[in-house]
Amino acid sequence: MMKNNKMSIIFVLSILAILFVTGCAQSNNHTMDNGEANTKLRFDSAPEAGKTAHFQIVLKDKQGNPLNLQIEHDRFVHAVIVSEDLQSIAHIHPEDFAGGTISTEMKESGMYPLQFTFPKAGKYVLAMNILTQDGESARDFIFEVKGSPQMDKVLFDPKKQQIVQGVPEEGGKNRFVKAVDIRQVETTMDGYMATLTTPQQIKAGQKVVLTEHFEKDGKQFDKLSTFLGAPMHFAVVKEGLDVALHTHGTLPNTNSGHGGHMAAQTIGPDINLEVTFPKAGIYRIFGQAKHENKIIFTGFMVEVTS
Ligand SMILES: [Cu+2]
Repeated sequence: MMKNNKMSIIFVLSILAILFVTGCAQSNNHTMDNGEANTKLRFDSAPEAGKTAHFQIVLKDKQGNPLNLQIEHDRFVHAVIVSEDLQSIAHIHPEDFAGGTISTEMKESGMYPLQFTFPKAGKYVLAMNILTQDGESARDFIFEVKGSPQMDKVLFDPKKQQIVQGVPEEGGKNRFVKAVDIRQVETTMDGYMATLTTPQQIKAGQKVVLTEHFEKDGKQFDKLSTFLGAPMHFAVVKEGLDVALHTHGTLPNTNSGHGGHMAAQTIGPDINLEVTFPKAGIYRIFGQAKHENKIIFTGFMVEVTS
């Protein structure tokens, strides 16, 4: 009898452990203030490399009612998509595909459609950010994309740090920034250059300030524009995709990453990223800044120790 009880306890514990592990693998829920949210990522069909995938972010509460979203950083829903090789990033919004607005139908159904062409097969994370009356919430969805070509392994070379590319801002008919392949940057520069200054050692759990410094044609410049209501947008993504933070740059000597108060200020040549890396590992810090009519993507690798 004793033995049986013990066995069943162990059995239950192992089931719980499996559920827990599976839960984490499927979607890494780090909702901050919105414990009642019931969010999902739903694909129309299994996503395949090189083909436009159609999918929806479903934003409902536990009772199945649509969440009442508020605008933050000029959009209702933010989605940052990063590949496991840490080589491609996209930052898209349902508004980008819907003429710049969210329809009543989307609001009432709580379903926000997106589309994206995944450049390679393999694992991706979609980091979603929203704001409701309960505050900001964020959630990561991890999924596989089939087909070919396959992604490469993550290459870590912290010395090769200036990775910059100018792409047209949400240009053309689609009004969204496509996946940027960080490897292509050495050939497309437009004269932009960025460097990242970090503390000598970055420790997990400690808040650090990293600084991006911008130059164009060898000269620093301070005429960056706000991009989606912030001096810069950042995605901080860990190797393995178990951490994906979407955060915003701040101007040195101010505390605000939000647009309202800084319209009159110059932005650049330095922009700070205040961040606490939750765990040790290799991270890529993707950045987006706006200069004239171009979005400059930056990508830096950093190592975080325990
Ligand atoms: Cu966004």
